[in-house]
Amino acid sequence: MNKSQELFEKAKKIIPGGVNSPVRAFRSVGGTPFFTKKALGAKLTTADETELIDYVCTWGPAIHGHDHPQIREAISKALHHGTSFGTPGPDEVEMAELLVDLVPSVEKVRMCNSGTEATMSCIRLARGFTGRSKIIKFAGCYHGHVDSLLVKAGSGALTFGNPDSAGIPESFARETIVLPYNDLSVVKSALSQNDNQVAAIIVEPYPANCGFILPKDGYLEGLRKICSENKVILIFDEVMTGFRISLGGVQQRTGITPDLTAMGKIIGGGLPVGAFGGKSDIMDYLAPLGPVYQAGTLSGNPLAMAAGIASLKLLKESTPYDFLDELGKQFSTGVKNIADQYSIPLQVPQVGSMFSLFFSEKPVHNLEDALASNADQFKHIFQICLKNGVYLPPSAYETCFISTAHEKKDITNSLEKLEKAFSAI
Ligand code: HOZ
Repeated sequence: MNKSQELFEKAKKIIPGGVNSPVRAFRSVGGTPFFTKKALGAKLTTADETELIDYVCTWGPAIHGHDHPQIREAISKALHHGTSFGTPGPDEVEMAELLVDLVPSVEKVRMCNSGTEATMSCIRLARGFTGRSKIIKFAGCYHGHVDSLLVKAGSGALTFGNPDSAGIPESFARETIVLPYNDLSVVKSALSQNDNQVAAIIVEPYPANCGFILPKDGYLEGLRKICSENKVILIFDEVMTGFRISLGGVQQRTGITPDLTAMGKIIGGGLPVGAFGGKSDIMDYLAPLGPVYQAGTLSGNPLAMAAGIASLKLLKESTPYDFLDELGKQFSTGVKNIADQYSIPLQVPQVGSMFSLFFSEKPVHNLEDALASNADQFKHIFQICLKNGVYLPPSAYETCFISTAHEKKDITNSLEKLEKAFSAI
């Protein structure tokens, strides 16, 4: 038994399933998870001293790679001033200014502690603002483990075949209307069947929790139009895409403006942070100005703000998006060529530093298409890559990430390992 396996055995006795978040358990790819001892740049070092090229990037946040010196320095500086104040602090203002400056639709913003808190608060705010209770979400989109959003959810919920979690009262789930992504006609009919009852439509504008899926031409524009016509709040969950697809997220790339935006991951620079923001008239419905309550002892935590500000400033200064896209293309075209060479059907949707591998003949437009892809082939590729020093996400339904610490030679090296894996399918 190696060290990771020993740790996992111990962990299983005292932590449910041995992990603090289900996707870490490797259930859908088989085997047992490795434990990480340290992470630097584009690489993880396991408890057994194995070095892995990391395409998970802590599920998105590590856009600058692990342990970036400027982020480390910002955290250690902040550490000397105390770890939590429970009062407003100057960094919260700087963070809010940055977010308002960078994200096109955000006029006011509130910090919280995770992406889950951000989406949960957006939903409550939309309900409070509109006085309506139903919401629309899309099958395969994952918005954290919020009760009303854990219905036909992606990510870990999907990986374990439980897109509908136990523990959510029927009455809660009834308030959530689940529709297929990329089809505007079903949205129109759901709204006419539930006239004046829908508070919000929440969407990952580029869904990244059932693999990586892109909207069809006109889809996001259509959602925007439908929401405006029906006085429904449009919520973009940009927890994964924010600051990654572009500095201002999908909304900047597409020019489509939601009413509210949920943020997380990159804005914490590796520490636990979430935020949500949007139009002032909606945001002013929050307590203490308005009737919608939302709070948090650690919200705007000074260490997390310092890390997040450093992370955002680095992006602002270096604008690495062309470089990230180059690496993303190197990977996606490289792996596609390998698949073609072995006549293995593969789709690799990619934008910038986000992409996923669908073992499928046809392009993937929604959850149904994603589930029709060959997850066993992904499992096989995952295992061979891992044995050869390349860490892909441990599920066919998660997204791969690249950081600015990755180099072209890392991608070339990874493609060599992938070629080995494809040759053995
Ligand atoms: N939110 C992450 C992206 N699917 C998964 C991280 C987790 O559930 O631990």
